[in-house]
Amino acid sequence: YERVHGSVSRDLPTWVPVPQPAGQEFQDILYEKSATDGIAKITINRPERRNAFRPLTVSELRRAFDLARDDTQVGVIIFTGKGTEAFCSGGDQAVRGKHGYVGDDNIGRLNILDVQIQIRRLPKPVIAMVAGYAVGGGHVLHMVCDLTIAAENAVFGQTGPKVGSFDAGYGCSMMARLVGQKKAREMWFLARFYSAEEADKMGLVNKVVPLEKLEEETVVWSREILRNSPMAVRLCKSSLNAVEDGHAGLQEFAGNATLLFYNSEEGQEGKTAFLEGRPPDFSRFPRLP
Ligand code: S0N
Repeated sequence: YERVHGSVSRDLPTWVPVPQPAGQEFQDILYEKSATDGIAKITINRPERRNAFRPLTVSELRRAFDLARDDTQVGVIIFTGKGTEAFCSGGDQAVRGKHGYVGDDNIGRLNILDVQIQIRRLPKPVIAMVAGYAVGGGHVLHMVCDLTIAAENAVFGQTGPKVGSFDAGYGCSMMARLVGQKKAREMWFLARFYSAEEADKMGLVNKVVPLEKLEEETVVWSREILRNSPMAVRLCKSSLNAVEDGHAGLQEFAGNATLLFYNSEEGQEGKTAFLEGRPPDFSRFPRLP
């Protein structure tokens, strides 16, 4: 297998912070790239709050995911939380107001929903690297990632019904797809916590490793993806989304078809003919079976 496909290094990357414009430095997150691979790492950096997100955290996450999407050197994004106590403990309850989570502008928001969709539609794999708690809205975040690598100390669960909230979007529907209707109802109705081993058995995670091996394993998975065809991986993600996402999934998949078609001679002929002021000649393109 290795003779044909090669092997991947298990060396930990050197993470290089990506500088942000003056005055726009990230406060609640870290955005780094591997010095040697096409891996970006986005880290919620509020360990004193178990990496709970507030509106500022969420707007910074949105910016970082956009940067990773637009960076043609980046092929895989690792999403994680600072420290070993938590991946993310969900919305910051200290700033929860009457209409969502309140930031400096005093407006209540549920803008984490935008991040969920952003991860879902990002045309590159996003891997959740989970140590400690992934609970509440933090649990939904790991579920919307393409893959989850968990440390043995990881703890998973929804807390909403205990703290007077719920995520009836991806939080419920995606969970039912992952673990089935009965288990999803158990997780939401009882709001219990589950160990990494239990999560593994339920199909909530891809792999569980000792805490000290978490980053190494996640990087190996990232490198294995990176050596594969970016377009094939992109279309597989898009297809897996399309089958579940209705019009939005079709629109995403169709965007990929257009991207490929634009690059074809047939697609170029239409544009070239228009710019040259002549009728397009599509006669040389075969009507394939
Ligand atoms: C994570 C837990 C289990 C960790 O327990 P542990 O290790 O004993 O630590 P603590 O001492 O409890 O915590 C350390 C410090 O961190 C603070 N903290 C922890 N979590 C939060 C949080 N979510 N918000 C604010 N602060 C938090 C603690 O207060 C403590 O601070 P100090 O040291 O000052 O005392 C445990 O901490 C825990 O259970 N946390 C709460 C988990 C939770 O209920 N999260 C919120 C669930 N709801 C959401 O996430 C909302 C999601 C959402 O935005 C949404 C989006 C769309 C649609 C619907 C929703 C929706 O509302 O659900």
